[in-house]
Order: sequence, then structure tokens, then C-alpha cells
Amino acid sequence: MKRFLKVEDIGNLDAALKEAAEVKKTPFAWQNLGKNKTAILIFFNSSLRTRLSTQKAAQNLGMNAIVLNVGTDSWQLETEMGVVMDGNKSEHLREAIPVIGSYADIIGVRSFAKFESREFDYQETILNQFIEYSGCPVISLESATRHPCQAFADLITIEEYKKVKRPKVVLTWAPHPKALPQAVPNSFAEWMKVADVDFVITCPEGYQLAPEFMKGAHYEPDQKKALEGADFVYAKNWSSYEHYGQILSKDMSWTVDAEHMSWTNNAKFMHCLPVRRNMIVTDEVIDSPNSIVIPEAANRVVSAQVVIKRMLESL
Ligand code: SN0
Repeated sequence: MKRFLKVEDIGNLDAALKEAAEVKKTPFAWQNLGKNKTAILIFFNSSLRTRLSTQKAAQNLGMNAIVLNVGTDSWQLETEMGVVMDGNKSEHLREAIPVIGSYADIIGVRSFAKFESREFDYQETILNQFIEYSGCPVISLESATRHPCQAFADLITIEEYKKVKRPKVVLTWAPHPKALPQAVPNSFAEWMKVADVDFVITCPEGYQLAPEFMKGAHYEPDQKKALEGADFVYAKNWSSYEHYGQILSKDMSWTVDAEHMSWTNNAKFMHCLPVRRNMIVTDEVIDSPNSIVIPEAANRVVSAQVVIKRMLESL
């Protein structure tokens, strides 16, 4: 595996889930695979789970893992080509990437949407430069448009907790004080459309995801109807794609509370974290036995380890 950016990169999902179960059972069985190999994880944005779980996954495989926080640990990096570098950015990605590549065997990159231009974000300008200039396999640790390590962990979690062969999985928008990226819901939709689940997206008007992610998904604008009979409720805020990066609603009637959960089939509650309590979900729901946000986060190690393992196997 040379890159992990989207669902196609993992290939057959059943095979990936089987491998995930194996990795979860015996995480240290491949310690020799990563011996004398280095993973460098580059963060342009904050992280808790991604940083810790990816580092742990690499170490479980015997690798050295180095984390770099761009800007605070390193020089500020310029990401756009053709600019006169007379501001506060001391180094260009065009040099930084091949330098990092010369120290690494595998590179992970976190770089959120900047929300300055939809075109810049959706072209994955930063991630693509790492792919082109690093000479290494590249893992997206949440890019401008996708968060594949999260979606893979979500799929593993659903597989573990489902009670029926084809569960109903509902992605619901919920309110948030800030404009958040579409990466998490985009990837979740991309993976759920391929998985063996009955997948529904519900969000207020104007919050539909980009056409490529909505395509083939069942869209239900009425949140109550969408949640009826759900086996899994996946809550997430995102900003508008159409009115790019804007907050169109802070409607608190979309907050997932006990009443919302009562419309479901005793659904499990999921969220990628970090979560704003009593905005996205009430304390009552996230603290209930139906909340699986912690095992979901724990599975981030498993998804990252399957990906890094496959990359090491094809070095
Ligand atoms: C990120 C997002 O893409 O929505 C990362 C999720 C894995 N979330 C945030 O930036 C939340 C920030 C906040 O202040 O709540």
C-alpha cells in the first residue's frame, strides 16, 4: 500500500476487517516488520487521538515514530507555490517535504481545510505535495476533505457492535459554535456507502456534503424520520459545502438527546471526538451505556496499525 487517503486505498472491506480483528488480538505479532524503520507524523493542526494512536500503532509494529508539529516545533511552512516569501513563513513545503522524506520510511500528514478557497481545499493541495515530493508512502491523518483512519476505525467499531447483519447507520449533523471541516462526514459517508449497512444522512438544508459524497447515499432532511429504527447514530458537525465554510444553523433541536435516541432501535451513539457536550450530544446520551465513543477511539490504534502494517509489507 503506497497511500491511504480514501476508501479505495484499503481494497476489500471484509479482508480489511478480518485483518483488523487479527491486529487487535495480537498487536505485537509484527514487531520485526518495522525494525529500523521510521514513521514521521506531521501535524499542521491540533490532535489528540490521531497523534497518540498512530504513534502507538507504529511502535506496536516495531517502528520508530517521530511527531512534528509544524509552526510550533518547526519553521512556519509556506504551502502555496509562486508566492514571494516576505512574511512570517521561513521555509517552503517544496524543500521541507523531500527533507522529511529523506528521514522517513512512512509519512503521516494532518492538514485541515483552510476554508480560504473551496478549490484549494478540495484539490488536496498540501497532501498531494507530500505524495509527489516525499518519495514515501503517505497516510492521511485528516486532510482537507477526508479522515480515512477515523472512518476505518468507525467501520471496525460498527462491525464489533452490530446485532444484525445489515444495521441502519445514521449520520446526523448537529450544532457547533465553530465552522468545522467536512472531512469526517465525507469519509464516513464514503466508507458507509461501500460497507454492508443501510446508510442515511440527515442534515439541515444547505449542509449537504459535496456531490461525490452524497451520491448513492440515502438523504433524509427530516432528522426524526432518519433516526427511526437506527442501530447506530453517528453525530458530527460540519460547515456548509455549498456556502463554503459557513455556519448556516446553530439549531439546538438537532442536538442528540434522550428523546432523539428514543426514536431509534436502542442505537449505539458514536462520535469521532473531540465532542462539544450539550451542543452535539447531551451529557445524558454520551454518558449512557449506549455510547461507544471510547471503544471507537480505541479502535483508532487498530485502523492505523492495519494501514501501517500494509505499507511496511509493500516497502
Ligand atoms: C476536527 C473536525 O474535523 O471536525 C477534528 C475531528 C477529528 N474537529 C475540530 O476541529 C473540533 C474543534 C472544536 O473546537 O470543537
